[in-house]
Amino acid sequence: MAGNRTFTMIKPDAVRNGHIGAILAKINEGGFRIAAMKYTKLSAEKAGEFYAVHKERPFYGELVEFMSSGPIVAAILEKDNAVADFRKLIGATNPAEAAPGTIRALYATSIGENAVHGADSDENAAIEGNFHFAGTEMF
Ligand code: FUP
Repeated sequence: MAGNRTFTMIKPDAVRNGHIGAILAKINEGGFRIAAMKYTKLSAEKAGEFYAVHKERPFYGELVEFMSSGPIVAAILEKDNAVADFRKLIGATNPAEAAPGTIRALYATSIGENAVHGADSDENAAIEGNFHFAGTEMF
């Protein structure tokens, strides 16, 4: 039976640092099925749209610049309790506070360049998945 879905991005820092394979291995080991995946790059406009919820925050400009600075891997992941379990797998936003063994503890460099994104609710997972993928690209 299909589980819940979450949405993730392997961010430009992790791609630049050669961590795509290691992060995908952690995702596999975590028991997630890949329902959709693409290697792509966000324009500044698209990154701004994706993070529009943070528009008023002081780090918004840097966040948009960083997220459009290089290619990313976008994916929809499936598993029971996907959103919460994936956030546990990636660890806290700030890698200095991320639990040992989590993806951010292992591969993030700073709070701004923190290796991966994980949706924070079922509703946002669906919105973010639909932002990146057409229905014909989800399996
Ligand atoms: P998370 O849900 O863990 O990705 O964290 P947030 O939604 O709070 O933040 C989204 C992104 O904004 C983070 F991944 C990185 C960036 N950010 C900063 O650059 N500085 C901050 O103080 C907080 C977030």
